[in-house]
Amino acid sequence: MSQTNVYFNHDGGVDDLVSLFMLLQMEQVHLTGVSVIPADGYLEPATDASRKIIDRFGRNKGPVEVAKSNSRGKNPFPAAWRLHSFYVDALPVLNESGQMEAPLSALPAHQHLIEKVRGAEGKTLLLFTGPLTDLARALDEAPDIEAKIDKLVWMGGTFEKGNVEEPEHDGTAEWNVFWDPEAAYRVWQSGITIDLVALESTSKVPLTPAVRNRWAAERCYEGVDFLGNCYAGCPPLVYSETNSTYYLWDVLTTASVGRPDIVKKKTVHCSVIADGPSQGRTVEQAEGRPVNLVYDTDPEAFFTYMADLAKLAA
Ligand code: AGV
Ligand code: CA
Repeated sequence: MSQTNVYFNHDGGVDDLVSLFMLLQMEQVHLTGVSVIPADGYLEPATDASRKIIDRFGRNKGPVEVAKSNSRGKNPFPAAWRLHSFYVDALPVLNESGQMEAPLSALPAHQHLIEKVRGAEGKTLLLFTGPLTDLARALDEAPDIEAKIDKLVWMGGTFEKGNVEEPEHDGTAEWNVFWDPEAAYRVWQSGITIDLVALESTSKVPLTPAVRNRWAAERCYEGVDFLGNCYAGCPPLVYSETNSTYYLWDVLTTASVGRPDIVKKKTVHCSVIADGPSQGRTVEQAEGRPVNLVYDTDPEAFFTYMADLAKLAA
């Protein structure tokens, strides 16, 4: 089977780490590298958890290198959310061997990305499930890589209600844009094709008690048990949405790489607001750049695909 080169940059949330686990099970993916930015997680546990997930669940992917980002954002995530990275890193299934074997790169994430894109045979698909800071820096340092990027698949943005509830903000932004609005603005100026997995589609896949029960019922599969354990630390949607309700944002984004048929896309012309009370807002504009907005999904097909992939993990 022919494989697609994929480089993955994530920010250490539960769904970021589960996304890594899912990517490792996709036969058609050649994972050229992973990097971690300390946005919705802390750098050390998110990096260690990534290496342990590669060790434990990525045995048929060959050595995959992990790099740490030295990027810092403008608007920090709430610490309560970031603490999830310690929880995943401490799961016993990831600590059985007491060792970390996946190599840690000496390069900072943005330079690691440059190295892996330049070194790949053919083009690379970039999968980003956190802010775009490392990509913006990579493009500034090495504009030549743009020609070798197949496309960017990004969990970010919304054209409806945002999920940022912070003082001095008007609530129109999605968090991954808000953390570093200037980085998103910079990437919008590039010619890279962007698939935007926005809140329009991710809001269709909340973590619910029914989803949890489904994983619990199949916990005899080690990979499905891993899903249940990862999400055990996250509040589900029961009565109505709150600021801490958990969706499978990044996992849907990652699944759209392996199974493009489970999402719907349309072209939207838009720009990014970089400053002020709406900073981080993605806004439709006739003269804006085109993106492929992933605005819908089939939740049943998505959750089935997710469990099927997890069953492959051993
Ligand atoms: O805005 C969604 C992004 C995704 O990349 N993250 C979480 C996912 O990893 C930020 C976020 C928004 N609301 C959250 C978030 C919440 N209630 N808990 C944790 N992270
Ligand atoms: Ca994330």
